[in-house]
Amino acid sequence: MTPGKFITFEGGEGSGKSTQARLLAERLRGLGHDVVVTREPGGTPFAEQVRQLLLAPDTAPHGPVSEALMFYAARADHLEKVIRPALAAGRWVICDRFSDSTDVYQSHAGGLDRAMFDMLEHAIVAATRPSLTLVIDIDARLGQERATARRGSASRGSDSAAADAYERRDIVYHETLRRGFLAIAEAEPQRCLVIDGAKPIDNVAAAVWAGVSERFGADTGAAAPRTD
Ligand code: T5A
Repeated sequence: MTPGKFITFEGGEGSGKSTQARLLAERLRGLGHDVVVTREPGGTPFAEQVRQLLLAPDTAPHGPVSEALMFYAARADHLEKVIRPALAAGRWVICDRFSDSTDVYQSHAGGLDRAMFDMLEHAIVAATRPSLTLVIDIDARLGQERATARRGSASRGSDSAAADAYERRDIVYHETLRRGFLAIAEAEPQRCLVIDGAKPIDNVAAAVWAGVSERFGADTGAAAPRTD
């Protein structure tokens, strides 16, 4: 057990993970907590380089094993340099996507052999599993509409404003992803909480906070609700 708290956000494209990760961090910081917000693929200089290659629409075709190995190469660096040191220092770590994304994208939807996924997960992630995973669930079409609208209205920082290699796939694929995340949540209810991401941003944030408060109780530092 590490003293820190490890929370991940998962879900399909445009479900609102990044928005909610940022809002949760702001709320925790407002209560005086030391919070690291990070993302996958990414979070370290090397992992961000791997991200560029993985998401570039013109990256040469490659199979699910090659792809999974790249995600885990990035993840190994991220765990070593950011996540484990932060947790050891007692910080809260909020990560926008983590291993469940590999499980869903490369294994469930991508055809990666289950034993290969389990082997990589055991070797690279080992005991550094999230204490809480918030699965932001929305209809696949709504997610794509949001992702498209966001591309049209703003740049994505260092990412290309064009649809990335994953966003360009069709709606059937995105529905498969959605089912994959829901299946993980169903199989691991003690770790995962499904949040309705179709609601307005503030409502989603309230549901996220309710889940975090319930899971971590007094550790959040928020006043306990009155019962009288
Ligand atoms: N991947 C990743 C793998 O295949 N395997 C892996 O192991 C890992 C780690 C990463 C890609 O890599 C794949 C999955 C991905 O395809 P990414 O850009 O990090 O790419 O992930 P995306 O899911 O594509 O990120 P997005 O930014 O598109 O989606 P988010 O973070 O879910 O959504 P967010 O918060 O950016 O919001 C999108 C837009 O919707 C609005 C926001 O303002 C924004 O404009 N919005 C809402 N609008 C209305 N109501 C709400 N409740 C809203 N919430 C947000």
